[in-house]
Amino acid sequence: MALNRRNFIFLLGATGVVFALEELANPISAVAQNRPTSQARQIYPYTPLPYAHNALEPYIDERTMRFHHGKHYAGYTRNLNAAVAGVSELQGLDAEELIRNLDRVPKRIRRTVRNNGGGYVNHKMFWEIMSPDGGGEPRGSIAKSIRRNFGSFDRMKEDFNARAKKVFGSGWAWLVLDDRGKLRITTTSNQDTPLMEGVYPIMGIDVWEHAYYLKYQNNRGGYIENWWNVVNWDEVNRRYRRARDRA
Ligand code: MN3
Repeated sequence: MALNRRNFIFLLGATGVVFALEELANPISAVAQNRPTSQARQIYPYTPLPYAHNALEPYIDERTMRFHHGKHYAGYTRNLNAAVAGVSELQGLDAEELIRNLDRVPKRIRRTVRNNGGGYVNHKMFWEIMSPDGGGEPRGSIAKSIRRNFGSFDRMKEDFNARAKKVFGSGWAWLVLDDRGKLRITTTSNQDTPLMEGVYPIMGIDVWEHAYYLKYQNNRGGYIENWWNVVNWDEVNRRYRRARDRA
């Protein structure tokens, strides 16, 4: 009997293995279909991209977005949900509260929650502060605040880009609002977030290689420069207002 693909899959019988095989054969289609994973319980939901995977072309390519959203973000979401499932002392905390209160997280899952909860909130923000209609000069109250704190948008951008380029290894660069109402530029390693330091991330760029390597290879600077073309200033303004209201 010829062992064609159909027989082979029938013989295997396990959907998990079939998924793995199909993925090997065609990684993009498997990601594109965004199959539900075996998430225990979706306390922290996996949110769809607010635009098409190719909507940020040419600055961020479709293939990167499919892997980044469909694999990396999905992984953080799955691991976070699995870690907190059934941990009663964490019930009712939203993801930001969870990550701001790591001392309340049981020690045995604290590292997992830090990495994957950080990854979860960071990426959720990242998708939202980008848009195919983004770019250009900032508007609204964030524009005024940037001028007040940095002198000009160009000065802020220069600073931000320099810090983002210098992140060693994997991490993020941020524009945050500190507890005295000042805008500052900071960086974090891995999936740590400024929320852990009690300051609010207004906007941030993912400089993990998975965010740019397929298109830009080692040219992180090129990716950072181009990223400004997709910054969603409306959402950045919303986050800025939220941060001010919290203070
Ligand atoms: Mn990422």
